[in-house]
Amino acid sequence: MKLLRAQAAALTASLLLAGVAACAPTAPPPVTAQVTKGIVPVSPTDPNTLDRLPPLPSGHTVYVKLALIDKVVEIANGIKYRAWTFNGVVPGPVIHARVGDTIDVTLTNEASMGHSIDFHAALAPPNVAYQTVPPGSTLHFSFVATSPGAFLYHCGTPPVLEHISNGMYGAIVIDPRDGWGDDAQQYVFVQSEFYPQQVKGTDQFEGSLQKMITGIAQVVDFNGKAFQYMMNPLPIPVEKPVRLFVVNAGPSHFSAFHVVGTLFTRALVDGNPANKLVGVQTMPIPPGGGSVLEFTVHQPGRYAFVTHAFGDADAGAMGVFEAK
Ligand SMILES: [Cu+2]
Repeated sequence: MKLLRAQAAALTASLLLAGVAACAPTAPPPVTAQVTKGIVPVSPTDPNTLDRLPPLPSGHTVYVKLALIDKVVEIANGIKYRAWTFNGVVPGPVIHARVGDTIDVTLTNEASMGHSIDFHAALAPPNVAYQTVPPGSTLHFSFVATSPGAFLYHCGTPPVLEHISNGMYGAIVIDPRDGWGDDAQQYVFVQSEFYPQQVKGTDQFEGSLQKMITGIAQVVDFNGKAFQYMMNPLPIPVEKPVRLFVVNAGPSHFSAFHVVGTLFTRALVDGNPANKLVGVQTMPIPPGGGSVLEFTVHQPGRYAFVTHAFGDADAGAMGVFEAK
């Protein structure tokens, strides 16, 4: 009998240990990176896809191929801006993965200066993964997504203020392993600022580092163009949840994200379901931060969304949801 008890105790202990091992956080695999000479071909990104999550891959690897490209983009009606871009669009393409997925990144530099990519969703040594890629070269690395949320990626090459202000940022959304739990209408918003000055003898603008340092932005926007969702409201359903993935690229202004005429039933700091707030009127999102925001409207109508920092809303960071 004594022996049986001892065996049972040993079995219980080993089961408990196994349980502890199963629950313990596992470290992601180490990140290595390679820089090679030459450009790899990358498909262009459709600028009309910047407010939507792309579909998840069928496997567990998300292949992210980004070209660094100098490109003139329209940051407000009639304002042509010489941007530094990921894939020719500002913000860069939306990246979508699940916790546990491998994000396999190829960054190819077709631009006129060195750039890099810094993923806030990654656990990686910055001097390895976020190193600057010279023009005409390609960087490759991969990382495993460990935390769900709405995260920023951006160029981290100094001066970072200038590289972000010139358009080098985007959103990466990591779904929880089991998804978000419903079939909500979903949108992605990246808030950012521009500090343009006219290029002499042209009708184009470029970034002014002096203005960037002051932090007084002429244009503030969602998804790269001031007031675009005032001109083209986004449809939302009535009596069905809406989920927003909001990332603030800054580089310097905080977002006070608010939807007029409703409350967020659930607001997740950085988009992690463990960081849950309820009944939120306005969500603060710092430069370099993100949030997942959920709400449901009960009547048809037009519901404006803004940063409640109204100097920035009046500079372009406002839009409209059309509920039908
Ligand atoms: Cu850059």
